[in-house]
Amino acid sequence: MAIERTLTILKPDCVRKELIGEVTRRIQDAGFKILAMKLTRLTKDTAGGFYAVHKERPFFDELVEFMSSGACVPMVLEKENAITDFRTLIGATNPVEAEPGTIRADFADSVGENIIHGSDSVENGKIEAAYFFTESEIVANQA
Ligand code: 3AN
Repeated sequence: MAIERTLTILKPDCVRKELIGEVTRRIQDAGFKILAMKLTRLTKDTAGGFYAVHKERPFFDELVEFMSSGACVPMVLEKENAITDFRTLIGATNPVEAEPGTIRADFADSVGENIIHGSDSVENGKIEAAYFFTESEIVANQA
């Protein structure tokens, strides 16, 4: 299996619930290496740009409102098979459908406020990482 990178965002509900440490612990315990991270707050414009693929969906305005409602913590993560393994770790988009023990099953309130984002492909992971971080902010070769 190939080493891959994924972009995650600890969403505003994760930050508000003071779960940054808990969720980051789970990410590291699952073997993901943090190559970049920061605390930031999205504007409606930057949140809308990030979720541009969902522009026509009925929940788009709600999603932009929520993602710009407080601080969030984007991170670039690296691991073998990172895309699939990360989505397994976080669980299904709707927390009521998420496997027990996943991050969303344990901490998320609803499909709209679901604690955490994970890229759905290597290609999108690259685009999403570039949305938050410059090349020099992504620290590879940490050994
Ligand atoms: P995922 O984040 O699991 O890849 P996507 O890409 O289908 O899920 O959806 C992106 C985000 O849009 C989700 N994380 C969630 O916050 C929001 N979302 C998806 N479906 C709904 C919905 N039916 N109602 C409200 N928000 C939704």
